[in-house]
Amino acid sequence: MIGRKNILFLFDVDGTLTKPRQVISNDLKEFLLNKVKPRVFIGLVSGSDYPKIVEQMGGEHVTNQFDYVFCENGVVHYSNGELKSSESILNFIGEKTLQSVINFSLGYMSQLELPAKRGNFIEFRSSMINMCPVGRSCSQAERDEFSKFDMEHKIRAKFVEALQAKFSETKLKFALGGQISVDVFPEGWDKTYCLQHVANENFDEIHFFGDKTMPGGNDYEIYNDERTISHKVISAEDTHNQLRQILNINI
Ligand code: M1P
Repeated sequence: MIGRKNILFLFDVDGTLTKPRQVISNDLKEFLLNKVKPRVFIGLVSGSDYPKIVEQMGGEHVTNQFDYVFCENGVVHYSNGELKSSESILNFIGEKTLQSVINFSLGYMSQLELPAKRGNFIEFRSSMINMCPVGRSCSQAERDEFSKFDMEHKIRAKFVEALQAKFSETKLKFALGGQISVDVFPEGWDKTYCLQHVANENFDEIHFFGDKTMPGGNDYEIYNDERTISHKVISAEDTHNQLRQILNINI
């Protein structure tokens, strides 16, 4: 791939390359690999963990297809098909704080009346805890229903406020995840975390594409970071169109 510009394009996944928790379209994937990758370096940065990224991007070869795959905001980091580094939230905050966050959240979520509640309300990942009032084992229809309800009743925003108030003394950050959840992680372990892994590559430009760019959204920090040139998108189709324009590709 000689002749690629010394530029990195970093993509959020949910809402940017795929619909939330859905698989990328063949069209967009082929475009990224056959049209974008020959021109610039490409990477993914998602709040999701490795299994979800693999599922949504069509298989484990994603770590070879993309130059960089930053799972859990880059706290779990793959490049050239290899796992390069990972950190643990448990080591960072310790068992005591971890349990008080989990206990408080279970208590808070137990008081909520929602259109539906299913299972897997708390998912423990290497670098973050994902809190999900409807439960991650909900169906797609229940996910959509919760998302609509949340837009109207601000369930997650209020949950984030309660967590912030309760744990203001800790070094934890609380952010709206994708569509149905809240991500909890140490301060600084937002998506800007991944930028340290490419600092030595001296890219001339790092472009970031994301949809949750508003305050409280999980793209906010990297979108506003001075190291990135940022592009707000509203869907995978929008990302595809913006890429065609930026790279001057007429198909
Ligand atoms: O967009 C990334 C988010 O994807 C999922 O969010 P949700 O299930 O709420 O749509 C989660 O994996 C979340 O942690 C992640 O930030």
